[in-house]
Amino acid sequence: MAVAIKTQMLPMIKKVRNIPKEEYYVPGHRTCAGCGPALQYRLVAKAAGPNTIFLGPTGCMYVANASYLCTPYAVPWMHTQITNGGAVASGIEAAYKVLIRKGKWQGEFPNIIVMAGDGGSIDIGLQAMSAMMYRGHDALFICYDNESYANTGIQTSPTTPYGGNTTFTPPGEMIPEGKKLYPKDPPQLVIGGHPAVKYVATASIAYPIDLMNKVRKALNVVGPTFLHIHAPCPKGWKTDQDKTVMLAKLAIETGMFSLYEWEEGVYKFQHKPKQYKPVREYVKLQGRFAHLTDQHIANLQAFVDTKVKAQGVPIQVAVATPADYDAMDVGEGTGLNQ
Ligand SMILES: Cc1ncc(C[n+]2csc(CCOP(=O)(O)OP(=O)(O)O)c2C)c(N)n1
Ligand code: SF4
Ligand SMILES: [Mg+2]
Repeated sequence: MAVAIKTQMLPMIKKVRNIPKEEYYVPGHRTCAGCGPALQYRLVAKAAGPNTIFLGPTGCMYVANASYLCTPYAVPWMHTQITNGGAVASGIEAAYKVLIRKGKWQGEFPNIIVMAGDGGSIDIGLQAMSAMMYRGHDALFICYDNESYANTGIQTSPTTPYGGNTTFTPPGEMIPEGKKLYPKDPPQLVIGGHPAVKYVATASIAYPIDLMNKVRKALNVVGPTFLHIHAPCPKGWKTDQDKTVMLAKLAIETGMFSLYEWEEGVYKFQHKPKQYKPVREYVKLQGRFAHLTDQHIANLQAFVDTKVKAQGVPIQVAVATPADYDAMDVGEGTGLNQ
């Protein structure tokens, strides 16, 4: 028997004064001052409202938020393994459907939101996330992207930009740029391989109304949806804590991050600059890029130029292979310095 599972339609927010005053991500956490992921959590929770269940794969938004008997979540929240946010969301969604079918749950179907880091979504959490998307569960998967495995000491992740200095990609004599690889493209990974997905979008803490409306749009869709939210991390990026929102905006102004929606095959772009600023302006403010030479910055600029010309299209860039590392004599076949 088919189950009618959606009973709510969250309205779009037109102006700042229409933003709900209620908070569902409240004070009492231990994230760093100026933490971008904490700010995006607050905005997502505001947009989603009280009828929400958050699932938190291991990462800063679990570990730094939750200590014994104290969390900032004013709605139901559950920790999941870093690998299995998508699987737990699938199980909760399926359980609600069963309860509704059996007449044991008369309330509204909840917003089920996985709040996963870049590691917990498109790297170590990829399998479960992809399976949730593929099977068509009615849940929203958010990748909050601070561009590293931050919680365990700022290790490189697949979204760390080219040239990023992390604890696993320290610049040195052999590999002066730090990280050699160009990043994975989270929304394109989801769009490209999951026929059940109808809505995918990118968002940024620099544009809170756009972010909250994308959360609401995603939650109004029946079926799996995905948001990629850019969220600077002062600790990992080695930036001043009061520059978080400014940096998020500069990422869009330079083309390092782009805002778009993909709805059943149709792209719409938001806050697309008429003229992009040079990536150097973004890079020079961040300690993680302090070692980059002019050539490295030119490489990054060339990558961004290609990307912004073909937004919404996975791009081809030359990436280093294990053979290249062998040629550099950093250890045969090590695959080091990813
Ligand atoms: C299977 C497994 N491997 C490694 C870890 C250690 N670990 C805990 S949090 C974390 C970092 C997660 O990075 P991300 O998902 O990007 O979230 P962030 O910490 O950046 O917010 C890692 C590697 C773990 N908990 N489980
Ligand atoms: S390390 Fe980064 S993501 Fe983690 S709490 Fe600090 S600022 Fe936030
Ligand atoms: Mg991360």
